[in-house]
Amino acid sequence: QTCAKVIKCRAAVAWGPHKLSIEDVEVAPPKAHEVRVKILAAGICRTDDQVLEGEMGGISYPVILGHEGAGVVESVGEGVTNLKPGDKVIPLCIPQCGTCSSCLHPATNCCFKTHLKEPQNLMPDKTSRFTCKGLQVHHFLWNSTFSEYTVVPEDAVAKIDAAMPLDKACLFGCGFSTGYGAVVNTAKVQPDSTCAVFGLGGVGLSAVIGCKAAGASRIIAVDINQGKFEKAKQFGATECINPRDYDKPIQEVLLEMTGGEGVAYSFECIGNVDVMKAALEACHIGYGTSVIVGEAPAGAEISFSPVLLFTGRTWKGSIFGGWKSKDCVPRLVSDYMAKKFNLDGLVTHTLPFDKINEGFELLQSGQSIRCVLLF
Ligand code: PAD
Ligand code: ZN
Ligand code: ZN
Repeated sequence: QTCAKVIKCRAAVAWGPHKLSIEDVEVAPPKAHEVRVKILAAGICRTDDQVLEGEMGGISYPVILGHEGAGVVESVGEGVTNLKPGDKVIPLCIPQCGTCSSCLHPATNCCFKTHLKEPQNLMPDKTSRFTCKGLQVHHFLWNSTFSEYTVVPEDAVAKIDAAMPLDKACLFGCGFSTGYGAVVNTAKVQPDSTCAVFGLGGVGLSAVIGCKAAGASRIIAVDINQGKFEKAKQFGATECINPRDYDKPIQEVLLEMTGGEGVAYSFECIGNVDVMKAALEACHIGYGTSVIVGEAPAGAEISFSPVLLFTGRTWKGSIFGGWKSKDCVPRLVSDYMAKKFNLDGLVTHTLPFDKINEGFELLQSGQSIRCVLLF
């Protein structure tokens, strides 16, 4: 019985940029309104890589990364009534506290408890549940799924269908929910419309899945790595283009492909400010909507012609697909179980947890869409 005791287990500790190693760590029991989760599967998202590359601000080392995991509840702290040991759960990188002004507003999921408003590098009481070699180790987005055990606040964990396979469930923790939600939730893509998706990683391909589910008639997939095109077509892309095959800007190519009109919806799933601007410029005058999904490097800015918006285009952003996480993730999992969409093809690689560095290399080299680590 591990309940209420410190658990010794393995975790991937990032000691600084480019310094990730598997270590023995101690995981303290959950305090009030916290849950300790045994992680069984974890995907590697570009955001984790951006931290390891030193591109994300506000990170405190050492830290246990990972925010796309799934597992089972090991024990719960005082006051947790809706979860019990053995429940299948997904930690949520965007919490839903249910009481802040964002949570109470129907149109947003930007809960005030997220890293957008306060750092999530420690638990809400400003202490850590992790130690390694006598040192305090930081949390990441209150998730830290690259650990055999992690502790998360109850506002940052969703209970899911007990029949859901965890090696796919983890993708609902970030990549799939983000890309799919940007389309069906943030943009609300209409049937028979023309869409363009920039960047065909786990997030962009999930956006392609969303466009297909929404009934888009044309789904133009854009990537500089044509190795991604076959998957994009499997998920529903009707055309795939590589900006490097043209001697003019990609927005001009898209305008030509649409008879000079532009697309009704575009999605930037890369994190490149130049592409964000191109995605807006590729939109239809008057009603085109462009959604920023990719995370630009800390401090990046964009300059653009206001005429683009003056003439009726809409520019939006979408974090975690706009889903109110605790309410919506269990429903998304049920939709998957009901076969409303299939995301299995997003998992191109699985590796044992201790090969996590190999998993990052697969992402960096553009070989993997999602590499899922199995514990
Ligand atoms: P990924 O690296 O797997 O995919 C990015 C894709 O973009 C790759 O296939 C690249 O080849 C392609 N690419 C790079 N540059 C260009 C270019 N100039 N033109 C066209 N294609 C290009 O990443 P991912 O899918 O895991 O994540 C994508 C972004 O989304 C990344 O910035 C990540 O931080 C962000 C993200 N946002 C949220 C959110 O809540 N908004 C959540 C998760 C990830
Ligand atoms: Zn992510
Ligand atoms: Zn909230």
